[in-house]
Amino acid sequence: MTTDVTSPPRPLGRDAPSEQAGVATHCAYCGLQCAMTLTGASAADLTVSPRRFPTNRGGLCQKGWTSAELLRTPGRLTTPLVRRDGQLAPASWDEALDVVSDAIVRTQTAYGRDAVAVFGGGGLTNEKAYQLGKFARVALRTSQIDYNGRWCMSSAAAAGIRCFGLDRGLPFPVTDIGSAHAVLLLGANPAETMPPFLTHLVRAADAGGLMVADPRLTPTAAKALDGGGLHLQLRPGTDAALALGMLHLAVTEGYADRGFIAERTSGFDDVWAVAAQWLPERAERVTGVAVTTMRAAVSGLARARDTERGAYVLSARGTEQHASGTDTVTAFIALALALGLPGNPGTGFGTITGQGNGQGGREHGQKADQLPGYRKIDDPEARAHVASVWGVDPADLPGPGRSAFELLSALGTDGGPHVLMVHGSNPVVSAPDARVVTERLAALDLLVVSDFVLSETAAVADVVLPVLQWAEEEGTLTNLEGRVLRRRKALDAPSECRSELEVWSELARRIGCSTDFPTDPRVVFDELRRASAGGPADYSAVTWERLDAGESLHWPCSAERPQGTPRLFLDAFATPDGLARFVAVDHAGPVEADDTAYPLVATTGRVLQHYQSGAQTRLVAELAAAAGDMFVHVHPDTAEAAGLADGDRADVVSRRGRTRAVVRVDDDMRPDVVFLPFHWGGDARANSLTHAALDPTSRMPEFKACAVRLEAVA
Ligand SMILES: Nc1nc2c(c(=O)[nH]1)N[C@H]1C(S)=C(S)[C@@H](COP(=O)(O)OP(=O)(O)OC[C@H]3O[C@@H](n4cnc5c(=O)[nH]c(N)nc54)[C@H](O)[C@@H]3O)O[C@H]1N2
Ligand SMILES: Nc1nc2c(c(=O)[nH]1)N[C@H]1C(S)=C(S)[C@@H](COP(=O)(O)OP(=O)(O)OC[C@H]3O[C@@H](n4cnc5c(=O)[nH]c(N)nc54)[C@H](O)[C@@H]3O)O[C@H]1N2
Ligand code: SF4
Ligand SMILES: [Mo]
Repeated sequence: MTTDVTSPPRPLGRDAPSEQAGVATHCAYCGLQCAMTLTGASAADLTVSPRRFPTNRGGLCQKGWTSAELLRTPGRLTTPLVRRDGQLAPASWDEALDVVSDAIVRTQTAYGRDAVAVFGGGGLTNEKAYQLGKFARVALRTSQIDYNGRWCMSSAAAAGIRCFGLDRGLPFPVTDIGSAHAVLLLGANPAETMPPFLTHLVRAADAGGLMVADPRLTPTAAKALDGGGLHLQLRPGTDAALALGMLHLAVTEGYADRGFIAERTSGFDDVWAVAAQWLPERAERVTGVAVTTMRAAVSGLARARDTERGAYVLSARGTEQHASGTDTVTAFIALALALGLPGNPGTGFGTITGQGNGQGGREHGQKADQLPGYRKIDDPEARAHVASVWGVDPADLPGPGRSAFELLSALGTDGGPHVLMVHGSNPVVSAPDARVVTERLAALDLLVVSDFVLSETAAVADVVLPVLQWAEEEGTLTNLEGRVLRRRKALDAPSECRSELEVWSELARRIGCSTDFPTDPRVVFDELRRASAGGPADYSAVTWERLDAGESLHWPCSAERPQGTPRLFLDAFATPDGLARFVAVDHAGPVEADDTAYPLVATTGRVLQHYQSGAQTRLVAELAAAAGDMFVHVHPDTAEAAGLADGDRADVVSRRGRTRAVVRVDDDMRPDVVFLPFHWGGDARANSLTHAALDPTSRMPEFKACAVRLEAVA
């Protein structure tokens, strides 16, 4: 048994640990945070069974089913490693932490506080994400902290804040989507990236109302077509043109909700000034999506809205991971607003958060410009509040630092950081223009990686700290719907592994910081509650006791809203005037033009079996076998033109590097596009090709479009 996505709905909403023997927890991987029960006393005999929960309705994907393999992989790090004579060699914790603390003190004395940097991850629990931000600002007193969520949710977040005044990926429970008859998915492939999510799309698919905008005919798009829905097979990076063309049609064909626009939004006229120029024929020329298809998509959404059958627009990384990602999401929000979808029951706009704690991880201070509770680090009131919780002088808190790629590309330069601590990311594989990032990592005086497996980034570190994973520790995560969940401990870690909370506490002490860094996650969470109180992401009334009793708590959850907020914006948007904002944006398109030397657009993404940089899932034999090797999807004519056939090995070459892959000829590809997954390193690293043109607002790199050619490999 592998993928179970068709379990019938059961009574939902409880997350209490009691109903079965074993430990009730949530999956090790993505933001859907499917519920599971772990049974067994040791890693060797631990088994996974799915558990009833609204997001997964009793289903798990193949990664979830096999997640216990991570706990018993021979690839597990079981002792600290320190580089000596060029080799990573086992060391004691004392030795390893001494190397790190000595380097921190030495480097900050020589170059200043910002010479030590921190890179976090959206897989860290809330407690760790919070504590990492505090460790950076209070112990290291560095401004140089950012995290991999910058490459994930930043454009969606920036657009949400811009238009709604708040960023919670789904401002409604995922189950609301389940009753909708029309769902427009933008650059999202949940059939592979969140298989149990499909249970929430069954009704729309059956009604012929599932619509998927993706350059590829993905399993998700195929599902839409099977039910009589739509596949909008656009050229990569043309989503904003699609949004503006659809907005044009919504208005000219009379689908705009004039009452909603007048009462609940501002700025429509400015947006219309741009959208009026986007005649649908022009949008068709740019995107490759037929006017009839755009018209059918707009009328499908409007019809479902008018008959109260539910209509949602949901975006994911295909639309967002561009140097114009924020504007693109902004344009689709404008479409959704024109149709009157956000802020009403049964309809809405949302973005699908990717990482396990991709939502909570972007709220509590890992971001360069942020303090806990989704506060801004340059806001004097926010600084005063958080400094009082931390027991420090607000003037001692650093200001904003560099964003992820800007941070990594400054490493080892004059004025850039010389020591980097990585917690929960594998940038050697997953960073844009990864060759440059790898060179910068090599230029550091000290690279410290905390992980439980020897990722490609850990392999080039000077110090590797073996930390706890997933089922070995307690904590909370916040899933894609802003619901806070309990992650529970099911077994003891190998004896030499330590919690990151202990690592930060010990390092703070060693570098002479007088602030206490608690190591009990429950104590850390209580502090997080206080630090978040009054901020946009307010967790102050969430307690572990309430979560353990099975209450479902979506933030904001405070004294004013003790039951939490499953649905945001029903009364007002989170802007100062309560109105959602139409923001005028135009189509920009991919930064890198194709030409005769690089005539194809490469886009990148995911396969079902592998998670992210693959550091974890490549160690799970069943997943590695099922996923096969690095491949490139190519249209048959395009393959032929390059002298390639199905199964051949090819080099995909961009202006920055090359990636070796097996050719998979696919009739359903656009001839001008190739697709590569990014789950492998070395020669098979997709990010040797990508480039780091950054979105001006979110600082998101352009993972989803670069110019390439194919070369046959002898
Ligand atoms: N199996 C698996 N599941 C995962 C993950 C994983 O690594 N593996 N990671 C998790 C995380 S962190 C994330 S962020 C989510 C990501 O979840 P998704 O966003 O669903 O995943 P991607 O494959 O990155 O991109 C989705 C689709 O965008 C399409 N696309 C590419 N370029 C464009 C474009 O220019 N426009 C449009 N409209 N579409 C385009 C791709 O063809 C792809 O099918 O998945 C989560 N779940
Ligand atoms: N070309 C291309 N590149 C992409 C993307 C794309 O679509 N295309 N997507 C981007 C996106 S959306 C994302 S989210 C990133 C993700 O890419 P990465 O940031 O590399 O994420 P992971 O592979 O999940 O890396 C997590 C590492 O942290 C470890 N880890 C997991 N949990 C913990 C923990 O609690 N503590 C510590 N210390 N370590 C832990 C894992 O073992 C693994 O080695 O990739 C981005 N890169
Ligand atoms: S969909 Fe995500 S949370 Fe659910 S089992 Fe798969 S990886 Fe885990
Ligand atoms: Mo992500």
